Amino acid sequence: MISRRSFLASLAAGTLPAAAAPPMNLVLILADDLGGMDPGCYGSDLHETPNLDRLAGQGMRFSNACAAAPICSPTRASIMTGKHPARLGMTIWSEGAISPTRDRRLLPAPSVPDMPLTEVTLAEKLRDRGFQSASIGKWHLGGPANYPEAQGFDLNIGGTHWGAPATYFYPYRGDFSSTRELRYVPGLWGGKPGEYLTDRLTDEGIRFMRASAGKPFFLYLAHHSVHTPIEAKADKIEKYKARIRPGMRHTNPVYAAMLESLDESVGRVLGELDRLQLADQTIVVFTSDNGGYINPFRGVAVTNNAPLRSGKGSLYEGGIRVPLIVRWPGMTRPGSISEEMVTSTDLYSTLLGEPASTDGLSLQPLLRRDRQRLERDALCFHYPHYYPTTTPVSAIRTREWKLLHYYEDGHDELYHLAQDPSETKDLSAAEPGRTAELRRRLDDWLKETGARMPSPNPEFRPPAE
Ligand SMILES: [Ca+2]
Repeated sequence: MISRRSFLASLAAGTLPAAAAPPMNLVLILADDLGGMDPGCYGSDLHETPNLDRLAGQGMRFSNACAAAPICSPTRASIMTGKHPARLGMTIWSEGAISPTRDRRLLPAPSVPDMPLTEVTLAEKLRDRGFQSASIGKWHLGGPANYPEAQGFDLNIGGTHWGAPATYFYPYRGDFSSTRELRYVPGLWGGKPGEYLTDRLTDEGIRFMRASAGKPFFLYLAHHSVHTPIEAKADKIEKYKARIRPGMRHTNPVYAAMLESLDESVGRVLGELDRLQLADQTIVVFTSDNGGYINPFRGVAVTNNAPLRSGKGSLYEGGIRVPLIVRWPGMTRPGSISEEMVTSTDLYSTLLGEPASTDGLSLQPLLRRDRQRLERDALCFHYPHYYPTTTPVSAIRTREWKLLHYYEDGHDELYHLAQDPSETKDLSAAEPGRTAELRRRLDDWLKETGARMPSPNPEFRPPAE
């Protein structure tokens, strides 16, 4: 028999005792490459996301959420482990770790391509609590020996070492990008021509929830959308084409249509929770693994993170700021907004009801609105690799300030984020004391996490002038 007092104490701690109430199910919907300014509730002037907007209206929306990394696999690993990618030694996506850049001024830091089996994942922790878990969609955390089945999930549909599908249309196979590598999405047989990947992964997620009803479940619905290839359903593309006007921030009708399908997936999942009468005992989290992709795809810019600077790959805000919405029945107040700086690494302890993980803090005090701030005044980032938007870089970000340290020439940049959210005015020369202090804190953090560093490339020859 559990006393009322200990029941209330456990409620306050966010860990419902099994004897008093069934555990909360967990649905974590992870978008791929969705920018922090892309959804309607984050201010897009083109994209329509009524279901995400509704989810935000029912829970808490974070206006200052950062992915742990500006690219795919490392952020995904941070969600699964509660550890920073720098500590895991996973700082670039799997394929990038296997085939590092060798033609640039620096050799990128070595990076682990597979999330180690020794890590205790979110799914393994929940399995120990009696949850059934499914990973549906993108995995991208290593080769077959490190697939979801080896990391605590009972079911894996579609998860491979690949970071993107060849196509979003059934049968989801073909040559991928310029590498011409044959790719496919396993486990999705029996579809019809015209079937769209986002819809199909949603079907599979709903099937899993129905089969699990009555037992606690964890659905990790990791959509490929809105990663390249930018492909969407024709009727939706036409709708957005007719709406684009000169001067709009978002102007890619195919991307807008992809996002609408992703939003419909969220709506279908929420609708199914209602039908199963599980909405009151299911936590729903929606986020993305990195900032929006601003480079062209088939000659057209994919998205625009304005007013944030740059995009995927970069440690400027456009590369790391992501949407984050949490609906936690009994905890979040409908329509609440948190402006606190939070990161994907925080989800592990938050969802497990633990105060902290190795590198993350529980967001429960924010979700419950007991506090507006976490006991942490800085987040650090480490991307010792190249991308079309960046050269190797690390960064430290406080609520007001941000310092970026670039490794090619060793220069620092300092921005007053509170006054200059677009990172336009480098204040490092004007504020040498603050620059040195933040640099020292960043260096201490890099040492403490054992972050691996880029090194000079002896074979590099600068291009002729
Ligand atoms: Ca991504």
